[in-house]
Amino acid sequence: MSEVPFPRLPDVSDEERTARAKAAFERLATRRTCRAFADTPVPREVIEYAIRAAGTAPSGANHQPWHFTAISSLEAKRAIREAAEAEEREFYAGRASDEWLDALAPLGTDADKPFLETAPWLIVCFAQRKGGIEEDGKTNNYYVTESVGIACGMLLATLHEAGLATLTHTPSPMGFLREICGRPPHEKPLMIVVVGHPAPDATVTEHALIKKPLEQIASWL
Ligand code: IYR
Repeated sequence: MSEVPFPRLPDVSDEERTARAKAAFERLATRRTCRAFADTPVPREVIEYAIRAAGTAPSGANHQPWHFTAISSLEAKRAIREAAEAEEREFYAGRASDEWLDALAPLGTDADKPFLETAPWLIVCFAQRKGGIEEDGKTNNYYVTESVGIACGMLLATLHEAGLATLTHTPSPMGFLREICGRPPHEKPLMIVVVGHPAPDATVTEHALIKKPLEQIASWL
C-alpha cells in the first residue's frame, strides 16, 4: 500500500470557513427541480465536467460503481420519452397506490414528459451491481446505491453551479433504459438527470419551496 500526503485544504480562518459554508448553502438552496425546459443547446464540455465531478464521489472500496450515458441525439431522446411515457401512463392509471398519487398531487406531475425530448441533455445514471474498478462484470461492488446516490448529488450540484436547470426523473420501471443505452444486465438504471435551461415560462410549485428547518433535520449530541 503506497501513500501520498493528504491534499492541502484552503488555509482560512474559522470566520472565513463559516462564510464559505454559508455561501455554498445559499447557492445550493436556489436549486429548484425544473419541469419545463427550453431547447437551447448546452455544450458537451459542461456535461463532461459534471460527469467528471460525479466520478470523484466516494464509493464502496473505491469501485466507482457508476456509469453515465449522456444523450443529446433527438432520436434517442424520443425513444426514451416514448418508453417512459408508456410506463408513466400505467403508473398514473393504477399501478401507483392512491396514497402515492395523493403524495404526488401537490407536484402536479402527470404521464406527459415532453422535457425528455426538449431538454438538450439526458444523463442516464446506472449503478453497477458488479464489476470492481476493472469493470469485469463479476467482482462484487459494495454500497452501490449509496455510492451512486452521492455521485448523482455531486452531478446535480455541479450542473447547478454551471447555471443549469436539472430534473431527476425516475420512470418506473426503467429497465428499458438499459436497452436504449446498450448497457449490460448487471447495470441498474437509477435515474435520468434531465439538464438544460428552463423554459421562459417555467414555474415551480409552492410545495417545492417548503424545506424542513435545521431544527427538524438535525440533532446534536
Ligand atoms: N415517476 C413518476 C412519478 C413521480 C414519483 C415521485 I416519488 C416524484 O417525486 C415525482 C414523480 C413521474 O415522473 O411522473
